[in-house]
Amino acid sequence: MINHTFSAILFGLALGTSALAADHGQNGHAMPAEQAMDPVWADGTVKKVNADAGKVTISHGPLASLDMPAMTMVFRVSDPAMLDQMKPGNRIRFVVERRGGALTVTALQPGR
Ligand SMILES: [Cu+2]
Repeated sequence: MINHTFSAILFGLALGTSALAADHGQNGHAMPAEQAMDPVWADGTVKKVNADAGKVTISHGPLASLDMPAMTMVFRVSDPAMLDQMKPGNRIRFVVERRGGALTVTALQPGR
């Protein structure tokens, strides 16, 4: 029952994320090359925090900017202090950037 509710929420988020991505696509042409990686906020749920490794496992919705479907995966964080704000089960909004080949959470907000 809990899982079913969660799926419904995730589906709703997926629709919202797609709408955001479409907006970014329309505005992207005018942007300089350095800003091609336009920050896009994604929604997710924290699954596991590994403070020693500076990594967090997040169940995230589709990330259009990275051409990635919804999945559970491990991210690095740009600032270890972010990990203090993440607890398993927390809903979060976050920005992901590719840094040195590693997908890295560069901004964090409480989820809705
Ligand atoms: Cu992913």
